[in-house]
Amino acid sequence: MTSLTRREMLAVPLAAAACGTGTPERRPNILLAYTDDQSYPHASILGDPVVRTPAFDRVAREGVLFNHSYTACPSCTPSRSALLTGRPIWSIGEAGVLFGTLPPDYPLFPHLLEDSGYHIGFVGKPWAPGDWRAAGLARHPFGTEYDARLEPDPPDGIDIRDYASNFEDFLADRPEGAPFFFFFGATEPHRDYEPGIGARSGLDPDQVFVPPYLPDAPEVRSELLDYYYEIEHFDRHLGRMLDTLESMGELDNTLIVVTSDNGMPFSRTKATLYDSGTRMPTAVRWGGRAPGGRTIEDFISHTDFAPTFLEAAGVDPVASHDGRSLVPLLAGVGEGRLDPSRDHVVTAMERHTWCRPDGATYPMRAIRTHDYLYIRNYEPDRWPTGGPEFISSNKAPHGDLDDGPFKDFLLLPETRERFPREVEVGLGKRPAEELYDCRADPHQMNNLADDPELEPVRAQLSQRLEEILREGGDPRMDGLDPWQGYAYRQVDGFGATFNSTLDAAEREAARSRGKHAVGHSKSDLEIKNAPAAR
Ligand SMILES: [Ca+2]
Repeated sequence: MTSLTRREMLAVPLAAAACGTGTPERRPNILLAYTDDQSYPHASILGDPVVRTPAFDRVAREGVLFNHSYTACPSCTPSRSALLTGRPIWSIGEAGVLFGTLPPDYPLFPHLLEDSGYHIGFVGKPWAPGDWRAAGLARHPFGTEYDARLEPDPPDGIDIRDYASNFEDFLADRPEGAPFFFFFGATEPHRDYEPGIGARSGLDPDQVFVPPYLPDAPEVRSELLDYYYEIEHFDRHLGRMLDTLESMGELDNTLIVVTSDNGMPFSRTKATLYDSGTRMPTAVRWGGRAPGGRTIEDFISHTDFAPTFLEAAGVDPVASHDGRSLVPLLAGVGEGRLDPSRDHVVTAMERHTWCRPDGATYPMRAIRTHDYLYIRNYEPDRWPTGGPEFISSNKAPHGDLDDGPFKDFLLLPETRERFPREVEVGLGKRPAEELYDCRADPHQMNNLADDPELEPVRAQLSQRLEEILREGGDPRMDGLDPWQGYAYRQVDGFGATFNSTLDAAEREAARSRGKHAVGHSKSDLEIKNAPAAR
């Protein structure tokens, strides 16, 4: 695209893009639809041969597909913290770890929207897991929970809450004339899965693309189908929400963002800084304000959504935001690579589960460009997954790898014999520096950090990453590790035994409980809805 076109694109004012009537513009509604643990490219429009995602595809077709969209951190809670604050995890204290808290120092975009007159609420998994109140925050990060409507008889692993019907209840409560912000936080496709449900639903194991870092075995193919089944469950509810908005005449005045918090729950995926952990399927639809049918290759971070929503709502920008509004990209007509400053993204990870002695972290930072991924592992002597010996808060070794049949399979001695490389890249230690040529090696399997021919690239990316982190005030750049000392604020399940905010008797009592629940199963909800617990 020419520079003139780009200038024009960036210059399109919001109101002019919406209408030319001179009448006051209605503020847009915002629907943020968020899966839990879905990797790129697991949507049909992204080319996956098996999973069927007509609703995601519709949003992408009628809106903008962001092909290089990255979470700030591949772990549920810190990913959501970065989303809410518009800041990277190294700059938000205890919000930067799993089972942390949300210090009230940084404004959360849903609160700013509410303060400006938005009706806000959510269904499903919000900012979690953690204790959002512990540092003094007074309001729930996503507003009022809507959870009264239930699925009649969901399979194991599928959330009991009927997301789309709860969205209708939320809409029914909307004050006359108020715009809304709704967070649809699915608990799918997070584990657990009902074993074999994907194949039973008609998905074909022979068509599955098994990435080279996973063992290509029938057990794994079947479980990938179970993961796809859960993505499809989310997509059906998204489709119902789109239909509801359309029937109300609100679809085109709603800014709809569909994405995920982190990558799939297999090995070398979630809780890593490879694309499998951080690159997110992302589509955005906004009626006439985001001319549709476009694919944008610029890098965007989930820290960009908070300033985007504020700008769309006409709320003053927040000085502490690190992310940048996507409104200029949405409002234009360009495709491909548009803004030269969006030529990279930085991601980070400190502590996921409590899976190393004394709560030791596995600190990583990475910079991704269109050509390369460079990862810095600051403690290469530690096990990335927690290792084979330490029993983690998940009641198992290798705690940063979610429990389930896949993990059981990966840990079998015969799996290591049959798939030595896949097991090693999934569970083994990693060097201090990793460099991948993303064009030749899209699954980031061949570390070229020691390749003499690429030494200038390694040095340049290493320096650029460090400059960004120093400029952003990352304590890690000064050799500091505040993260290891943060409480692991888990009160349910075995992980509570590590929780330094509990006394010894409570910790001992927690020892017998199971691992913490992810979604609301039928039995969880019965407990939750018991009169004493309400
Ligand atoms: Ca997640």
